[in-house]
Order: sequence, then structure tokens, then C-alpha cells
Amino acid sequence: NFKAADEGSILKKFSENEMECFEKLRDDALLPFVPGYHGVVEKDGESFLHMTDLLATFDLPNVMDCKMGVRTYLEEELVRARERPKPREDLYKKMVEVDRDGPTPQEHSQRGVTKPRYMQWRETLSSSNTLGFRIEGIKKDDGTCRTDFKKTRKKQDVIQVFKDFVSGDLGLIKSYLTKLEEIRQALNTSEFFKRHEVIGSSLLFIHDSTGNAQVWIIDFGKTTALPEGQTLQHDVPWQEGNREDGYLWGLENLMHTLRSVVEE
Ligand code: 4IP
Ligand code: ADP
Ligand code: MN
Repeated sequence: NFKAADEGSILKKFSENEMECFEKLRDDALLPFVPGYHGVVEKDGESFLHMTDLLATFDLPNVMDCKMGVRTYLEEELVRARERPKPREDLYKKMVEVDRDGPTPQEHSQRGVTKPRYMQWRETLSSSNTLGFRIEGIKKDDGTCRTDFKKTRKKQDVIQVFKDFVSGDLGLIKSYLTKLEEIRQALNTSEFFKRHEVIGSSLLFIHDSTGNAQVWIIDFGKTTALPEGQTLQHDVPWQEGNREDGYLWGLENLMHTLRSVVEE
């Protein structure tokens, strides 16, 4: 999905939706917390969004991707799956790999699960539904890379992963908490955030051994504008039709979890 670009920047596979988000973010309170956006570029016959490489200012960065929200798919995907269910074998295989008993007998016999069914299963197995965020992956400066967090659900387990991520350095956790507080304040004043359903977006945590620690808001591929005049609260339960994403509730829980890391 990504292509190397000039020093300090990266190219992400073009999406109309994500481009529109970056354009709207140009004069929004969230601007300081999203990757710099430098327009659309063509390369080898394909289109890309040109953005700043967030890792460029670090030497040997440690990176964690936390996917925010209680819901990770769009309501329209749910409607589509109900009207015209399209069982997918790739998602069935991903499910079976983690849990042989994940699929229902019917799903086993058709060797397929629908997209929202797979996404809901991922949400309940991980901490998305219970905490409003989940850990997707971690790259450490020693070259190790982990994405085996599909069953990381309990707050205690998340705490352990964060401790390991910072190699026990609680100063880094405190720096991250300060950044998250800034992000929360920006979200509370952002017009963009008020008027968008933020689905599948991540907070990217980056630090290095010099103590430099930053948090960025990334991935607007499924962030969708609400109809004119409609807004979201982001901290109330989702019920089909209300389009709530649980983003602020998740951020609150994430901050509470990090405070527990410091206090333990
Ligand atoms: C993936 O599941 C992720 O949820 C992807 O989201 C999602 O892409 C994929 O849907 C889904 O299969 P795993 O993480 O369990 O592999 P992201 O790219 O943000 O991580 P979408 O298109 O929903 O963003 P499909 O339909 O692309 O397979
Ligand atoms: P996708 O839509 O394919 O899920 P994301 O935007 O979530 O793509 O990015 C996937 C991963 O790529 C992130 O977890 C992060 O590690 C890396 N990444 C994304 N954007 C940037 C960026 N601007 N700078 C550096 N790394 C990035
Ligand atoms: Mn993503």
C-alpha cells in the first residue's frame, strides 16, 4: 500500500476519501497531529497521496499502531452484507487461523464469512468493543516486529504490551500521556472531528532512545463526513443508525490504561 518517496516523505495508495479528509484537515485544529499532506502524485501509472514520513525525525524509532474506536467497519458495509451477503474465503481463513471454532457451523460449511461479521469478531476478541481501542502492531528498534495482538483484550494485557513497548521506561509513558492530552483538546475543538465518523483510524506512537516521543493521528481511509448539519458525540454507545464511533471513549480508556502503567 506504500511506496518509497523522496527523503522524509512516503506515498500511500490513493483513496478519494482519504484525500478529501486531508484537504479538509488543512484548516482544522487537528492539523498539528496528522501527517503533513503534499497532494496527489502519479508514479508508475498509479496514484498516491504524498505525505510526510513521521519516522524521519527519529533515529531507530519504536512504533505502535493503535486502532481507535468501538467499531471498525462502516454502517453501509453492514447494510450491504444484510441485503446481499458475500461470504469471503480470505476472511474465513484469517478467522480459522486464530480460532478454529470462530466460524459458525454454517460459515464452516460455506468456507466464508462476511466482512462485517469478520470485523465484529475481531472487535470482540480484541479490546475494541470493551476499551474502544486495540493494539494492531509494534515495531521495535531492535528490529523485532509483532502483529500477534488479535486476542489482546484485557486491560492488564494491554498494560503489559505498553510496558514492553517502552522497555519499562515510565518517562516515555508520561510523555505519551501529555501528547494524548493535547490530542484530546484538539479533538474537542475540531470542526472536522465533530462532523465525521472516524472509522479504522489509528494513533501512531513513536519514540526513540533519546526520549523523543510523539503521537500522530493516521489513516482516514474510512473516515466519512456526516450529512450536513449532523454531528457526533464520539463517547456514547454505537447503535446501528447513530453512526457513533466511540473514538473519545476509546481515547479516555487509552489514557486511563497508560495512567495505570505509570501507577503500577
Ligand atoms: C483487515 O483485517 C483490516 O481490518 C483492514 O483495515 C481492512 O481494510 C480489511 O478489510 C480487513 O481484512 P485484519 O487486520 O484482521 O487483517 P486496515 O487496513 O485499516 O488495517 P479496510 O478496507 O476495511 O480498511 P478488506 O475488505 O480490505 O479485507
Ligand atoms: P492502511 O490504510 O493500509 O491501514 P495506514 O495509513 O493505517 O494504512 O498505515 C499503515 C502503517 O503504515 C501504519 O501502521 C504506520 O506504521 C505506517 N504509516 C502510515 N502513515 C505513515 C506516515 N505518514 N509516516 C510513517 N509511517 C506511516
Ligand atoms: Mn490502517
